[in-house]
Amino acid sequence: METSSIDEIRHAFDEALKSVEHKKDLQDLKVEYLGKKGKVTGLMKEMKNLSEEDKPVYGQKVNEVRTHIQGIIDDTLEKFENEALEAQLKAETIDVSLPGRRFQLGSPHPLSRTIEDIEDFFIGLGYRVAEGYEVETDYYNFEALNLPKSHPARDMQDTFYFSDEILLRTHTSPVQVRTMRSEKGGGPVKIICPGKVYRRDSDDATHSHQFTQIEGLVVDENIRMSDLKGTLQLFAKEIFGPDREIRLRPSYFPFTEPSVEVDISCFNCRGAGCSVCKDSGWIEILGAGMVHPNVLEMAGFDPDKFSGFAFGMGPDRVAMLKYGIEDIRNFYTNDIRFINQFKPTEDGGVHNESI
Ligand code: FA5
Repeated sequence: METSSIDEIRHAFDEALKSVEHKKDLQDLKVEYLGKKGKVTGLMKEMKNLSEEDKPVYGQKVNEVRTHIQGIIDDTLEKFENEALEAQLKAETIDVSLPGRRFQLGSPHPLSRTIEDIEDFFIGLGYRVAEGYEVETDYYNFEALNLPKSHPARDMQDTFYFSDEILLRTHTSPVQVRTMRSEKGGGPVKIICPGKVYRRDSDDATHSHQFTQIEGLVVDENIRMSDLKGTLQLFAKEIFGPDREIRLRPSYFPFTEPSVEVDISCFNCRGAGCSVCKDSGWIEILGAGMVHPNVLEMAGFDPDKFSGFAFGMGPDRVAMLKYGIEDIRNFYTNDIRFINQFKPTEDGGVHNESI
């Protein structure tokens, strides 16, 4: 083999190098010349056909070409890598003079605040917080509360059914029954139960198909209606202010006897009558009564020995009254502008507290 073909290969490589633009092109070129089946490797294989005399000169020339090509490939590769690194550093440059992103201070949802305030008040009176199930059985939601299958009062609390027996609870009252049952007929029981409830009510300013309730239940010997009234009076003053009054109106719930609706003096007109309270001076906040003997009995308590009172309030309505919120749907539409109005103040209050 002639050394001129070695020069040709060197020349061809130098020419091909001119069109190398990317690292990949360079790698292909390396394979083409220095790879196992590459052109320079091919030159080396020719050695065996040469005379002993020609071998050293030829070998030296091939080595020079190989060193030349290898050197250029290494340098070009380093150049590509440096360029890539520089481009990356440029792209990732941090402008330390840019203003930072502000962290917004969050605030508890007004409904959560109200529930916590109510819980704190009752815990202070020695109540325990009990939990129930949002998916309930027909038995606990209705039957064990003195509402048998065909009872007309079921219409007041139509709900969403999974099957004939499984439903979304319409109130937190099933927790009364579950708690009394777990006590196995021995008192005293003193619980509140906050939680979500569901009804097939049409949504409007004061009704939602999903809302919250807080149930309260006290069962012991000699529990009287006056205990219920005293507890609710204290509650109203604690949550709404010391000058607030309550009144009890006769009502009907199948699971309490007697039953009452509890009104609070209007926060807006202080009892004089205005559009908020529909000129009555009072606003309804909860239902309550003395636990019906049938309910005590079904839950395993002896109604001749034990008596109790229960109440069920809607914290949504309590929060609306407390903060002057006109539409219950504001609680559930997650408008951050609405929630931001309830940032806590340094003294632990809330910015737009209306009372
Ligand atoms: C009950 O749910 C009874 N379980 C309460 C009770 C418990 C009475 C224990 C006696 C003893 P009522 O349906 O009135 O009662 O609901 C209680 C409160 O839930 C209402 O005063 C109101 O504040 C709230 N509420 C009722 N329906 C809705 C609704 N669709 N949207 C928002 N709040 C509601």
